[in-house]
Amino acid sequence: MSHSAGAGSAPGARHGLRIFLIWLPLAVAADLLIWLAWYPHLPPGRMTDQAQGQQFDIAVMAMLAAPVLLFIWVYFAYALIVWRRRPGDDEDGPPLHGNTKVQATWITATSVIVLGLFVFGTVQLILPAGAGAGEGPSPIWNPASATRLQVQVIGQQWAFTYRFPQFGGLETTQLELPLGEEVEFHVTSLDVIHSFWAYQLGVKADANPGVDNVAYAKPQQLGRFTVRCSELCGLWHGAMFNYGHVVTPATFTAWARTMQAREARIGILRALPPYAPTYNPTVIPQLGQDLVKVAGITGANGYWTPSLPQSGDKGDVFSP
Ligand SMILES: [Cu+2]
Repeated sequence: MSHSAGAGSAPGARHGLRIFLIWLPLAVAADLLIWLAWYPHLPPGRMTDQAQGQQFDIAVMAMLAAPVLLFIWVYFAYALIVWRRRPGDDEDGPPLHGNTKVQATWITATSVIVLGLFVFGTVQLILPAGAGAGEGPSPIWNPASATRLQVQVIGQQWAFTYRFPQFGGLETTQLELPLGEEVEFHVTSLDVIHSFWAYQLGVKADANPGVDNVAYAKPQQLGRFTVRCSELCGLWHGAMFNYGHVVTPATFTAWARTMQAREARIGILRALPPYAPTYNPTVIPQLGQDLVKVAGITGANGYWTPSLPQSGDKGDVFSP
């Protein structure tokens, strides 16, 4: 600081040192608090590798931002207290002509922070293959692979349905995922643009008609997660949510096999169009015909009807 106005205060270097010494313990304390107390509770939790990665990223950014904010607060407080006008002091402060040391420090520090964040952000996007976001139809970081569990997410006004091509293309309104298995989501839409936001999974991917949008996540905790539409898509957008579960691999396989057998038995699998990366509801010949007679059939046929109570086991098609 070139100005040393005020009651015989310390020379410039001393002010800088004092501000630094006040700031340093505060910054360390804030970062320790963030790392130890806040980080474990930050959204979106640790249900998948992607969610955990996002939680880590948020913690790192908070730990970078807190010292910057604290420096500004400390500087302001210091300036208000030390450099305030004393009673009876009507003198003008000395003119300022810049300060090479302050300017060089400022440019260096901000450059390091910004460029560091650029590198960090790029690495954190590439390593987890898109960090839970949709990578489009041909992801470059982690090419789509038939060996992973394939889950197709179909958005339409106003519900999500899910198809499992490795289980005969079965379609459900509920999303069950196995613990510890890499899941490859294929997100698409039948009408307007939606967005598949599985909050605790750390996955948010646009659901666009005619587009197969690939996203990844590997569940690492059992439990329930919420799925919401995150793209304003019409009147009932706000009601477009449901719940999914991460279950053990054995439970998942049993569930998927049971659903597949049931849908085969009551004719849903036959009635559905063949599994495809995208669907054009206007050219599916069965559209609006026999499909809607099957209770609760949804998604890829192009129409959604609520799961109506029916005789036999039709009514419980979508219960676990
Ligand atoms: Cu929507």
